[in-house]
Amino acid sequence: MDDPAGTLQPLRQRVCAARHIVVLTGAGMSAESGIPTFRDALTGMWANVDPMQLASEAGFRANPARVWAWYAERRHGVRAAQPNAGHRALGDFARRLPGRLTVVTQNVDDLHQRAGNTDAIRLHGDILQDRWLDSCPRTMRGSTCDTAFAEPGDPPICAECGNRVRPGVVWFGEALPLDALTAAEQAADACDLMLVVGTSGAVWPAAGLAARARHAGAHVAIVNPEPSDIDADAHQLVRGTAAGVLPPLFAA
Ligand code: BV8
Repeated sequence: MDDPAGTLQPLRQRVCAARHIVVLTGAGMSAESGIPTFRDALTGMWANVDPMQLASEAGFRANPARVWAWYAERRHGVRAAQPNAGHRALGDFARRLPGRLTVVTQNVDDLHQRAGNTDAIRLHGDILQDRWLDSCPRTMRGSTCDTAFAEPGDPPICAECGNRVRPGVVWFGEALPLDALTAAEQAADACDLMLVVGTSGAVWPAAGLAARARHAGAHVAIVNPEPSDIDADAHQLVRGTAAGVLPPLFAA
């Protein structure tokens, strides 16, 4: 989408004039990199499985191998994916104008970071990282019990205590990392422009950041080919895709 009708021009002018821009992203940001979203009817990962069974501690404890296999498949897809033109537009902007843009992402892939937004705030963790499911006696004794030393398995386990390795993501029912959530809220309070890109706005507390930014006085625009649960929080709805809309908005 190279905006022949100039419909993006007013928003482009806001991008150029803004002191501090927050871009809040969801799975749609990575869709054009080939990473499936969660809720899209055709491609959504959760179209035919219950996310609570796969993305929750209870689901993992009930069937560790099943959940571990689901994450292994998703990790493979993330490693094979490349940042798309939308990721690159944001990364290039951050390099040109340091400090002007804060990316806050719900995504657990590393495409923003690989595109140059190395300080992107990760609300829901990192699918390429592991951590222990429970605290391991060795860790409590102060010795390092790095998951890298776990015995191979589906999932890997601690040879000494049987503790399982789990993906370093935030599951449903788990608190978001306080430092990430606090940084995201402070960015929403301080920005004068928030773009919400590629999220259905279904998952909280991330979904509340758009209303928070609006309440703090920011202009809020949503970039999404479809309606979302938080459209009412926006001043402006741009019906387009991340890779189609972000390059003309953030071009040099
Ligand atoms: C918590 C990591 C409390 C795992 C994920 C109110 C307040 C607080 C909590 C709640 C609340 N109400 C309910 C809750 C509980 C729950 C929740 O929100 N439930 C929902 C389902 C109702 N929230 C939680 O459990 C959170 N924790 O609140 O803890 C607490 C406090 C203290 C102590 C203990 C506990 C934790 C939520 C995090 C869950 N983890 N991910 C993993 O990935 O495996 S969520 C996961 O789903 C993603 O990270 C993402 O956040 C979400 C999916 O949403 P989207 O990214 O929006 O993706 P989706 O597919 O839905 O939509 C894609 C969009 O893209 C669509 O709109 C589509 O049109 C668009 N699109 C498609 N293509 C493109 C595009 N857009 C642009 N361009 C394109 N090309």
